[in-house]
Amino acid sequence: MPATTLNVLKPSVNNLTVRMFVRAAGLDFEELDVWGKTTEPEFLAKYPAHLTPMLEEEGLPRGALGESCAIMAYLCNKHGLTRFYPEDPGERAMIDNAMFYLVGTFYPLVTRATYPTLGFPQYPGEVGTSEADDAMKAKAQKDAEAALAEPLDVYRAFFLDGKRFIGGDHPSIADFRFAATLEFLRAIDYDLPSWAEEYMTRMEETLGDAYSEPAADVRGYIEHVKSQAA
Ligand SMILES: N[C@@H](CCC(=O)N[C@@H](CS)C(=O)NCC(=O)O)C(=O)O
Repeated sequence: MPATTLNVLKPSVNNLTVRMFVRAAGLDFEELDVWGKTTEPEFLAKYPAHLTPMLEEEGLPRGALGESCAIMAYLCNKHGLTRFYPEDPGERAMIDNAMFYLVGTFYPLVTRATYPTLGFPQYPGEVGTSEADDAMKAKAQKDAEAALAEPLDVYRAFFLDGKRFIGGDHPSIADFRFAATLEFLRAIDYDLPSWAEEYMTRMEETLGDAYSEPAADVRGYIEHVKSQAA
């Protein structure tokens, strides 16, 4: 039995990030689909944040680890995967910068722009969960979509800076996080700039099945949502 268990929700790009990574890194793992189970006592006892991806491994201080970027960094550190997470402090800091900027700034806009369409729960305190009428909720979603362009372009101008990947010639863990996130923008037919389309194609061509196989779950979910709306 593999030493690593990855608890996942398959339609999620937070999960897709790590699902692609463990495949590309060739790690020994088992995947546990916890759809509908994250708020059950068994899961909460392991990880009260009730979020996925969640990694279980013997030797972890609490036996469980959350947050897609923390999981990838941990696995790189543990297995010496410096090709995905460079050791040089400056180079590593740039990968961290790209990941923290994604989780802290870009992804919250992605959720507001796509979650209403995807039918995913939105966050308390925002327009989407308030008593605002449908027109106001639709405006909030459109505002978030419009606001995506600026942080998206930071990836082109700053993190990629003419390179093939954020990691340089090869994908880094920040590339897994970024490419997976862009997949969700298909749900709203977001008009991705050509550099971003080319980047996603480059990622998929470089990673092959490690990308395409788990991405099929996200893409299938998006197609399903679109077919219901049609
Ligand atoms: N910042 C986290 C986000 C994790 C997250 O939001 N996971 C969602 C799926 S997209 C989840 O597991 N939700 C289940 C729940 O809230 O019970 C990461 O990057 O891993």
